[in-house]
Amino acid sequence: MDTPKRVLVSRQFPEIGIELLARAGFELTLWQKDRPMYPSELADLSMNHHALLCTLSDMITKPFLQQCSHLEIISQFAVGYDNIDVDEATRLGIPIGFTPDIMSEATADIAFGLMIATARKMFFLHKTILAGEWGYFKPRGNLGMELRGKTLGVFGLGRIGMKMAKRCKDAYGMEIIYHNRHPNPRAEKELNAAWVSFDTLLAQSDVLSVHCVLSAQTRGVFNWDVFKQMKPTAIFINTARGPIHNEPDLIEALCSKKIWGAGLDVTDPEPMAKDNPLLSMETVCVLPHVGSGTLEARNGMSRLAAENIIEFYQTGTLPHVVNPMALGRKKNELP
Ligand code: 8YV
Repeated sequence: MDTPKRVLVSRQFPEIGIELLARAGFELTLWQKDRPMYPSELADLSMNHHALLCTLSDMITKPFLQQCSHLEIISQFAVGYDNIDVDEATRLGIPIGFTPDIMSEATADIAFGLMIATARKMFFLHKTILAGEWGYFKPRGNLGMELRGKTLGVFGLGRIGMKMAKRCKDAYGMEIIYHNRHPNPRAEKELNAAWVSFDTLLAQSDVLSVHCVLSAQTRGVFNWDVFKQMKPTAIFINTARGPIHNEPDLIEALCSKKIWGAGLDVTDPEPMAKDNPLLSMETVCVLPHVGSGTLEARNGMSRLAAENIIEFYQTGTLPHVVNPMALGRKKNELP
């Protein structure tokens, strides 16, 4: 690079990506605080940078993009990008990079773990020990359910849904059904998965696991009308995005025993309030959005996010791009 490009790095991402960028000659501004930047801080700092490396907690809205239309690339440290107004970025010619697949194993582990933890009331039982309530052995007390031979329903069978389905099939011989906009031939061949209508998914799933993106079509899909069509013994798992379920409706569905339990890695809002009724239910397990939280996944995400920026400046394209239509479009210069 003749004059080094300036990259604003919005959080303390794993070193590996930062080192790659530094070695490739970029000039980096690293946000050092634990908290995300406020929108005004993000906009002010972005004004004199060519590229932004950011994540879900940074709101890349239409006003932000219009104010920072000089940005040459935005590289997102996440597979999801519902914090970004992609249409506006494309209109302004700003390519968006993302980090797909590298965290699929880690996130499927969390979905699978939450399924077992919920089926056996693990988080609740742990709390009874902390509360000094271990007490006597109760032959009829705290009974969970077994998963062998049950049916897993996947809503959004893509990269992560496939890995969750494979775990369930290998471990418990579970039948796999799924509902997608388009059929997934690989899942049908490798996992004997069957595409079903949404109503059938609700009626037949013993465990229903959500793995779709958050979009206008999926926001609030799992609401009261949907929960009441599920089996009263069903477990609902969401490791995708909190707003895909309606949280008051989920609470109501659990309280009125329309469904049996829920395992959530994502909530709405995040963070969840500590007095949320879900946290004191026996058959609910909640984690603080840690799907990608392994050393391997986060290092991989950091590397991919950095490579998206490096390759963009070297070749004009990105290995993982959300909006290829934005590539090569004329756009505004750094002010
Ligand atoms: C989060 C994720 O970024 O990649 C995604 O879309 O949701 C996760 O990787 C991470 O868990 C921090 O919230």
